[in-house]
Amino acid sequence: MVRGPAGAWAALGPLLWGCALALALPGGMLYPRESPSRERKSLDGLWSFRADFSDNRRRGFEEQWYRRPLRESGPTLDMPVPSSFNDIGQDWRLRHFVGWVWYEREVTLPERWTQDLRTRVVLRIGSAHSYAIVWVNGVDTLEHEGGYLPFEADISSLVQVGPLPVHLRITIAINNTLTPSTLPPGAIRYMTDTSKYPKGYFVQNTDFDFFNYAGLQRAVLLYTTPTSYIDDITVTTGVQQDSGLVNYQVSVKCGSQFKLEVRLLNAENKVVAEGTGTQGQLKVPGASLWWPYLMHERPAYLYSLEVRLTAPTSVGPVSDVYTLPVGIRTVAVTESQFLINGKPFYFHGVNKHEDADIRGKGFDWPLLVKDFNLLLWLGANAFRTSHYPYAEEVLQMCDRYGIVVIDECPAVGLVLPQHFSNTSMNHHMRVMEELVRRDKNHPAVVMWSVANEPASYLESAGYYFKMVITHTKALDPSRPVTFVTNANYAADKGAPYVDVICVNSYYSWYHDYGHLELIQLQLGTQFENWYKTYHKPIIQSEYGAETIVGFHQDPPLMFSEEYQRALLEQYHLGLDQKRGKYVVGELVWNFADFMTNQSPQRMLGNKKGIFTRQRQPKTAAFLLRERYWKIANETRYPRSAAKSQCLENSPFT
Ligand code: BDP
Repeated sequence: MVRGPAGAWAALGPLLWGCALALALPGGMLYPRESPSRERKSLDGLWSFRADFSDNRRRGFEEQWYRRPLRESGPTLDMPVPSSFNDIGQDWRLRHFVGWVWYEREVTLPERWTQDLRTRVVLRIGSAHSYAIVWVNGVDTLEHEGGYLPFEADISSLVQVGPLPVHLRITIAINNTLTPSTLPPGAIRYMTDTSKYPKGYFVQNTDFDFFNYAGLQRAVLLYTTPTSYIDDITVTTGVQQDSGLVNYQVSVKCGSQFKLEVRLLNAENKVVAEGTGTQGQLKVPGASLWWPYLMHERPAYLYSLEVRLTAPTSVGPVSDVYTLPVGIRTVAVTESQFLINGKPFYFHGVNKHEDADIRGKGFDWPLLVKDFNLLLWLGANAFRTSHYPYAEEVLQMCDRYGIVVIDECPAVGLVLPQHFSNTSMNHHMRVMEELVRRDKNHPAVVMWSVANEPASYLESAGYYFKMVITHTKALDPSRPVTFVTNANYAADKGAPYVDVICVNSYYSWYHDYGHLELIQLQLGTQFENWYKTYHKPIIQSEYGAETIVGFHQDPPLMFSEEYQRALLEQYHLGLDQKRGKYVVGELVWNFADFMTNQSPQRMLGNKKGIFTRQRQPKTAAFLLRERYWKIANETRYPRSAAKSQCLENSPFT
């Protein structure tokens, strides 16, 4: 997060923008929860919106659109938040827009927020893809680089200005331009052949396979804390004989006089351990552990860590209360196993995207709950947040249902030597800092993935990944770190630094098209090569086939539902040869069809979903369901047949 001279900076170029310096992170990023001392005010709903279609995309800055209501600058649209802006309108120019878009919303604050000087008011933006500048009542308040993580600013001094009711005008300018040092990277290409392109014509090139949806795609809100407040909490957990251990560290923002009390409550709201001070260890005899879905008869057990700060201030004592869900569990990796609570864990799950009709990457509760119903129905116990951090509410659901997460940062499409520069590396490390800061307390998150399919065979990638992975381990020594590779095992310069080998392959799809009979041999060779070289557990982190729902061909032909099913079956036979030896997981590509850039290889997006974009099952979904439940019943601890934990009654259960 950096504050800076938006005007000067915006003058740098038509679309390009400066790279934020890698500064130490200034504070915590606790999820804004209500408590006796904290309130929330959602700013979701309709915002005024205007895309800056001027040639240099800088008219908004030149005319200072943030200084007065946006509607006075010209025509505005109604824009729902959260949502991507791309698929909302009927104007194709907006769908493909690259440059600055402007959002604005007015809000009136309750008096108790503006009159009580013991109250601190914070503006929090769940994400803004990809660079954002925020003004409150025309005052430059906040800037942030990176599209998938939250940022916030204390705006108390702007709202506590006198006895009158306070109306706020929040203006957010967002630029979706990607550069070689953003994550993901991209490049603007100006087309100079005037016989083919009009003057100044440009396109944004990217090397990743999903549509670059943009806008305010997650919740925007205001929340309060007291002026002396709990700024951050870090929890790690352990197990000692039959006791659970909860190590906590709390950072507070207040004077030197304060009292900090910590209580751990079980699911029945009974206090099971207590402590005082900013750090300590709570011991829970006979603790209920947090187990993944289907791995245990009582999965996803959550305690609540209630932290209470009391501090004197010049205007009287204040107390702040924050309650954090805590799952007690351990994660460990051996040469050939991934252990959760000391037991071998096998990832049987999916890769996802935040993607749906109309809303694009906009957060949506109905979609999220539907997706979880489908995961539970499928018997999936894990997913990877391919290829960027997902909304915090998604991870909260994972904690509650026991869905294990490989948490991936938005480093996808790092395919050119320039993507491994020092500037990129510094930014990458900063994104990992923001990601770990946000997600460190989720029991569901068991591993960090620092990238997807980088050109890790390049010489510069070795140093790059050594640095990024070492940095991530220093930020969080409690979790393994990986990146997802599709490089040749012998050439991969980053693999020596990972804890688990995550490998993607598309046999009989991108290679030897149509030759399903080769899959088992090629997959076996792949696994053996990686294992003999590194002696680390392996996850098949992607495999799959493009499938148009309703296309049928038997014997199977590419793009038919039968081909997807047959390809998956062949992969499963290959996986079963190594499962229980050193292959510790399989994540199909992809949970659902999703939107991509237009190209002759993509028919209204990527169709490798086992569900359609509207979340209806293809034939392969039933195959995977049978397999995942079978594996779950074989690997369950303690042994007993697993039952679906569907959130609702599904006709399929
Ligand atoms: C993999 C990428 C993923 C793509 C997939 C595909 O990691 O983002 O969508 O290929 O081509 O290589 O379907």
